[in-house]
Amino acid sequence: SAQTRSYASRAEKANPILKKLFGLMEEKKTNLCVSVDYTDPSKILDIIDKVGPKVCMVKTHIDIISFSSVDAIRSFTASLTALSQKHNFLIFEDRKFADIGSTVQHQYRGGVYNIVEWAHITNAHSFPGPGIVTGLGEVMLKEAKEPRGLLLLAEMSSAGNLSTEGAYRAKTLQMARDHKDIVCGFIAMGNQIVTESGDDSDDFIFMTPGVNLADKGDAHGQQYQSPEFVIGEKKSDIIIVGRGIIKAEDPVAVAEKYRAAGWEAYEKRTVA
Ligand code: UP6
Repeated sequence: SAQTRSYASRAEKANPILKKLFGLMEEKKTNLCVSVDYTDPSKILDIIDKVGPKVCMVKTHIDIISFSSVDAIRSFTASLTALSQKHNFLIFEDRKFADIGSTVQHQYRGGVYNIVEWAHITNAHSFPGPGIVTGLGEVMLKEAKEPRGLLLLAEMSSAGNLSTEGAYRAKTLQMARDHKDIVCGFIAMGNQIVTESGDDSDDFIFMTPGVNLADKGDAHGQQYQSPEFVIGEKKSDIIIVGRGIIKAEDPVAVAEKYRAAGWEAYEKRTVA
């Protein structure tokens, strides 16, 4: 499961969204994605402006934010986009789509959130089968004005999750391999889901939630690992950190700690 190539070298033959991502990771020296799970929109924008220089990606749950109106949603996503340009990071809406292709198309482009318009990356469960990938892919490829990327959830960080049952992970991987123009990577605990059955792991990006330096877990089954373990040992590419940063007394200083730890683990494993 050696992942010894640099992000920069993987950028060379990557699709547009991964090219941009690997490039800015190398440039900013960060493999940190912050999960800004506050419910107050101004608090979210405030912390993003402060930690923006330290992260390659900002992860949102747009449907947990307390908006006072649809206009407030528009103005929030416009500000978020402006911050992503100011600090050069990608926006990842952690929507975890999980329905038939036709329904997720509406959820992705419509409703009040219009996710495809502002999120560079979103994700989906593989549970419904390949139709969820082609449904979202059609919107991404035909309607989006800029390159978009989809991550499939191959594994989860929570105790008792069903990804270890039967062929779930292998079938998720097959869906991704069949649609490399749409699926750019995985939410997974490491790169093993790909390396155990092939050598195309460089074609995908691996992002891992459940990262925390201070806690072991929470009251509802969340399980935490260290940046060193996730990047160095499990060969994931990006650490996703929520409460470890956003509940800290000094989120900016703590974000720097996670950035440095993640980057050091990456440099140690990288040969070229
Ligand atoms: N997340 C997980 N585990 C998964 C998939 N997604 O924790 O398997 C998401 C959560 C949350 C973030 O929805 O937004 O990653 C983790 O937050 P935390 O660091 O505060 O636990």
